[in-house]
Amino acid sequence: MRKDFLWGGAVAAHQVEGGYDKGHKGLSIADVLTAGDVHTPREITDGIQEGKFYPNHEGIKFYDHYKEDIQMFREMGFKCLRTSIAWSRIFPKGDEKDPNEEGLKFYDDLFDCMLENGMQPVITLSHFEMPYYLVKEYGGWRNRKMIDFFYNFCKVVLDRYQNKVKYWMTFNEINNQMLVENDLYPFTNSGIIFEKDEDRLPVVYQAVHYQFVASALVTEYAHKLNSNIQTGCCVAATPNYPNSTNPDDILLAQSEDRKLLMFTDVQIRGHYPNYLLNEWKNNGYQFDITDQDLEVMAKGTVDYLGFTYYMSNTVSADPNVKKLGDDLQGNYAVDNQYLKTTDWGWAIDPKGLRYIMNMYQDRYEIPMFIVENGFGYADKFEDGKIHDQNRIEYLKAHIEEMKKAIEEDGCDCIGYTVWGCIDPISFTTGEMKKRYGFIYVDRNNDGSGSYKRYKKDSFYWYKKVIETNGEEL
Ligand code: P53
Repeated sequence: MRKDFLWGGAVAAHQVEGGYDKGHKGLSIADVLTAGDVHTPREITDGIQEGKFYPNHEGIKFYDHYKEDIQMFREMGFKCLRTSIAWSRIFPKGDEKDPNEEGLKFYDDLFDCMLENGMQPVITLSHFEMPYYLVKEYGGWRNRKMIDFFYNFCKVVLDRYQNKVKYWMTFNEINNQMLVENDLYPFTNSGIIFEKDEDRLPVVYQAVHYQFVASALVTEYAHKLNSNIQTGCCVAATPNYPNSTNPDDILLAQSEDRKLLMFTDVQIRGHYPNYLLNEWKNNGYQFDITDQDLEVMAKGTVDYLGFTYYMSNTVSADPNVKKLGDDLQGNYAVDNQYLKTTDWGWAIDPKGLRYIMNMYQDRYEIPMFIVENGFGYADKFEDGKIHDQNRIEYLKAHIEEMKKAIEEDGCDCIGYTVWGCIDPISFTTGEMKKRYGFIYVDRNNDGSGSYKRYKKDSFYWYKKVIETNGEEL
């Protein structure tokens, strides 16, 4: 393992900060999402409504507690901490000319605190938290104007933090919105609310195109601004396995993989792949794509491939094989008899991490950064102790496979950040009890609790991992 390997943790502004109306922050899309659970989807409400519960409003109060939390990350020896900037703290509505100084000051202090404690900030510019006003007023990323609004926001924060932040990412898990049948993903990625009976896929492709242009513009700007800056893309890397050796399953897995690979193909290679252009042609889709857009996309390619990894997906083309019927896995997903799942139905597959790392290395030959990996579990709190051996096992198995990918296969990987290093609000369900952290936060699903922090067993385990640069697992 390289000596400068970036061990650390990851969170996102809206899942931890709370303080949703503090410091003149505007409402973000995360502020109109209610709480659900493994069986109940989160509701997207029309603004904030009386009597509904919005778990992100309080988060885990990182906004007020971050100094204490960063001390604990330091104790584990974090080399970096990934978080995001809440766009609506900087531009409360999103279309203003001038930024909100109070919001900028908050991130100045936060990044200083990280640096003083020996960890570099790794920053996502948009992690499911665009200003809600842009959704209501402009239709979110349906609208080309988003490119300018996002670009302005990014210019402001890049200018301001260029000497504090080296690693940036533009859009978190930009590929998730391909799950168009589920209302949540197009909303959180792009602020899209579908009309009744609307043909959803082309709407999302158009939004994705605007995001590609915006991401490329920002990347190019960052490169000109400061040659030290590294800008990455970010995808949720869920590889697809064929359920059988039937060539129909093999072809299906390949075409499902393309829904993921199209994003890195564009953001790394700088142009649309032929399979995608052909799909658009065959479907008669016509998009607002200008020659100038294509030039911008060709110039603003990313420096590294950021990806999150939680699970693999197994697909079957056979109508007689029972499908899982879970929106997150798509229409063809089936149970994989070789893999166990978490209590939230996510297939636990450490070898899938090695597999996807190799796929990326072969295809792109640029550095990769594993920016999320983690285990969601309803931890038991007993006398101030949390014995989360199952989380340790999960992380250990994944780190082992990552090391094989690096040391045996030659993958170029610069870092690994564990998702939800301090228990956050779950994104997909809005629950608190789906915990990920090395640090337990005493908050319940309904928002009650002392918000006190406790170290889990995994805290001490991860400290050792970092100390030995991944030798002792
Ligand atoms: P929660 C799908 C597949 C893989 C990762 O999720 C995903 C998703 C959902 O879009 O999301 C990432 O909290 C995301 C985080 C999120 C984390 O996974 O639902 O970047 O914001 O919290 C874990 O268990």
